Amino acid sequence: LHQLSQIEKFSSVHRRPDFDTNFAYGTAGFRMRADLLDSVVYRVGLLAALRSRKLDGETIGVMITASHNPPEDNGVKLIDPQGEMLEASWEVYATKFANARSDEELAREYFNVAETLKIRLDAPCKIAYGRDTRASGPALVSALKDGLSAAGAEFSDYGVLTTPQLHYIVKCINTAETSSPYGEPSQAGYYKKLAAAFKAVMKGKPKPGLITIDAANGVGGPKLAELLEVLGSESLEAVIVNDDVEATQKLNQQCGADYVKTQQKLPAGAEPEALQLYASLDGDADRIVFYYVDEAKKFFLLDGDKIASLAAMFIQELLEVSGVEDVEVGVVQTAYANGSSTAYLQDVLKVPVTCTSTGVKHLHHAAQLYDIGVYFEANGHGTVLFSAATIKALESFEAASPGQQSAVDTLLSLADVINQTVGDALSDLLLVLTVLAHKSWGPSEWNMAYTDLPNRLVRVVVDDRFAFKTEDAERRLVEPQGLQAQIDELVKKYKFGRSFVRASGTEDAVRVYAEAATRLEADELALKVSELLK
Ligand code: 16G
Ligand code: ZN
Repeated sequence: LHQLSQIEKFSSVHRRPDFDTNFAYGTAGFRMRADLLDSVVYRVGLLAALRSRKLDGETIGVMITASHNPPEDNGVKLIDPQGEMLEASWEVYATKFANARSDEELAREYFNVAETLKIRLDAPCKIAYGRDTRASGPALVSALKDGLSAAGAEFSDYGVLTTPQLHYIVKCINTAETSSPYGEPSQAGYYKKLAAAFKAVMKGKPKPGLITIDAANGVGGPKLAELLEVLGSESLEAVIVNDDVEATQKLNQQCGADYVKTQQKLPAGAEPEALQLYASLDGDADRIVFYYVDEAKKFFLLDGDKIASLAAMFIQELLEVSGVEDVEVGVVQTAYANGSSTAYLQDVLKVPVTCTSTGVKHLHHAAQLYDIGVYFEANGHGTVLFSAATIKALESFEAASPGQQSAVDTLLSLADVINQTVGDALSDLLLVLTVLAHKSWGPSEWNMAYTDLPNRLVRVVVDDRFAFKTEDAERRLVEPQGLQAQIDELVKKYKFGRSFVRASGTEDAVRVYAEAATRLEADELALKVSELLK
C-alpha cells in the first residue's frame, strides 16, 4: 500500500507528455526524442524493480542511451542478470507501463504484473544503472531514481559509462558469490580484466601498429582513453579522434560506426595514411567498424561481417593446432550480412552459419547454441560466446606439445579479452588487434579473405510500417500480399542479386537492402525495390 501511494505520487510528477505517441519497447528498448522520455524512464524504474524481485533480488541493469541516434534523442533499456538483454516476454509489460494513460492506470498495471507473475512486493530488489554522455541524461536519471524509490528498490549509480560496461558490471555483481565470478563489478575491474587478458594473449607478439579511433564524440572516447592508460603504451598505442563529449551536439555527427557503415565513407576528422588501420565506435561503444585506404586513397570498410570472419578463422585455426576435439564453432548473422561473407564462412572455412532476425537478443541466443558462437551484425555489433563446457574442456585439456599448450592458452585468454555479455567496441578492438598480431597481418591482408558484394541500404518512409510482416529471419515478406513475388521478379534479373524489405525496429520507416555484382546494379535494384513500396 505504501508502494501504491508512492507510485501514484511520483507518477504525477512524471506525467505522460502526450497521447499521440504510442510507446513500444523495441529491439533496443525505448528510443526517441529525449523530451518524450521522462515518464517512460520513470516507469521503466518501476518495471526494473519488479524484474529484480521476480528473480529473487538479482541485480537488474538500466542503461540510459540512444546509441548512434542523433544528440536530441535518448533511450532506456533493461539488462538481465547475466548481462543479457531483457527477457523478451517482459517487453510487453514495459510497453504497457509506458502507455498507461493515468497515474491510477499505471499503478494498476504494476500490481497486475506482480499478481500475474506471483511477485512478492516486499522481496529484495537491486538495480544498477548508468548513462551515456547525452545532455538529457542527468534529468532522465532523476526520473529513473524516482521510479526506483517509489518501488522501494535498492540502487547503485554507475555514472557515465559505455553500454557494454554496464552489462559487464551487472554480470559481475550477479556472479560474485558463485564459483566463477566474472570480474570486479566496477569500471576499474573492467579495464583490469581486459588489459590483463590482452597482455596474456599478446605475449611474445609484436605490439600492434598505431591505430586511429573515431569515438563518435561519445562515451567511448574517454573510456577508451582510460583503457589505454591501464594497458600502457608498451602494449598499445592509439590516437583517438572525435572525442569531444563536452560539445554534446556533436555526438554521432558526421562520424561514428553507424555513419561510416551506412555512408561507406570516412568520418570527419580522419585523414588516413595508406594501409594503416582505423576504427569507429558508435555513441555508446557497443559497435565498432574498421577501415583503411590503399595507396590510391580508395576506401575499404571492414565491418561486422569481416570481424566475424576474422574471429571464426582464428578460433578454428587455434582449435586445430590445439588438438582439442569436439568443439563446434558456429557463426550467427542477420539478413544484412554480405553474401560474400556467408559464402566464405560456409564454403572456405566450412563453419555452420545461422541467420536470425535483426537485434542483438536474437543473435545472442542463437550463438549460445554453439560451443563457441561468433555473432556479429554487419553494422559492427557482436561478440564471441564461449560455453562454460568449452572453457572447462580447454582448462582441463592435457596438451601433448608446447605448440598445443600455447594454442589452448591463447584461446582461454581470448575468451577473457572478449566481453561475454554483449557486443563491446573496446573488447572487439582488442580481439581484432590480437588476431592481426598473431597473423602478422595489416588491414589489407585481413580484407583479402573475401570481397564484399556491392550493396545499398535505403530507408523508405511508408504510411504504416507495421503492415510489413516477414518470415525466414526477415529475408522474405509475407505481407503486404504479393509484394515478395514482385521483389523476386526484380532480383532474378541481377547477377548475385539479393534484396529484402523489413520494417525498422528503431525508426518509423522501412529498410530496403540490395546487393548485386556491381555498384550500379546494387543501387538500381535497391531503387527499384523501393519504388514497389510506394
Ligand atoms: C538496434 C539493435 C541493433 C540493430 C538495430 C537495427 C540492439 C542492442 N540493438 O540498434 O542490433 O542492428 O537496432 O535497427 O539490439 P533497425 O531495426 O532500425 O534497422
Ligand atoms: Zn550502440
